[in-house]
Amino acid sequence: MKELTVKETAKRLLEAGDAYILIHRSPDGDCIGSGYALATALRSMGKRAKVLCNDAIPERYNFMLPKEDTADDFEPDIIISVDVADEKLFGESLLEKYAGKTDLCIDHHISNTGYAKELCLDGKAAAACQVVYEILKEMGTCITRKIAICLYTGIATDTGCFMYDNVSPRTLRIAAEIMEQHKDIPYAIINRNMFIVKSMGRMKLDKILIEQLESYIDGKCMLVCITKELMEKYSIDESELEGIAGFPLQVEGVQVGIVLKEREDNVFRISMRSADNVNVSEICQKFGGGGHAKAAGCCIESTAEEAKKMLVDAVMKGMQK
Ligand SMILES: [Mn+2]
Repeated sequence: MKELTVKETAKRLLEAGDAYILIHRSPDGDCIGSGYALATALRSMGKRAKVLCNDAIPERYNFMLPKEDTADDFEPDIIISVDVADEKLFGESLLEKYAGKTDLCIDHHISNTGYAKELCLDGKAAAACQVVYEILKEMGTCITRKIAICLYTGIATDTGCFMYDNVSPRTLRIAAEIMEQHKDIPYAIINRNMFIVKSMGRMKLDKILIEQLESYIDGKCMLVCITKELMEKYSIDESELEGIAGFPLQVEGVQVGIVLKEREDNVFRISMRSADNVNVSEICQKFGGGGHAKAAGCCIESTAEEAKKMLVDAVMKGMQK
């Protein structure tokens, strides 16, 4: 694996031909934004570019997608991944085809495993979209309205609407540059749709989640476990679960919030969030996962009770550091 600077990455992309752009499973605003911003930029240069994802893009992000997206396959000259810290996060269908084949990865996760041949990593960037913005500027790409919408949304969603401590002066300057260039984008409406508006189903789910909250370590660790049984009982749709990782952390006094989602029988996907000092990336790495210091994830195969115990134990150790 070779690390590239923004400048070198820009050069690499200018020289490359048609591209496949891979984003992570359970796609979020940042990977969708960085993937489509890059694809749109490459297309404007006459290259073919296609964004590939293991899962369908949730409807609420439809406004970011190009109106006519390429459906046709082609032989890519370069395979790029954006916002994907670990190959495992491609999800099964992409992993099957592209494991070990990523030529260039553009990312902002300090935990990036270095699976790509070349890596442009800025661990201080708030979002992959922030890195893509720098690269596009370096390439001399015109930040069109469509690209601006993608980049703004990616940065807004990965920073909790400019609230998390990954926000730097640079993050705000990029957002400001985008806003200056495109005064007609409805930023407040995007923010509202990304952060305030919930479906009625989700509203009802929040009520169920409140009832399911479990408190550990004198209320410093709050956990919610969403089993398949619970999903079926309340007919909860998978799409309603988006963004619930921060839910337990809303409770006063909680330092670490954990959400367990049962994917298959006794297979749990874990999201962990930290309010302040505890490094949840380190904790999740113990279970083969990773992420950021304040937002990380992993997967555990065991019963719910065992998974909870292992996680709470690991959090307790993490708090003593
Ligand atoms: Mn991201």
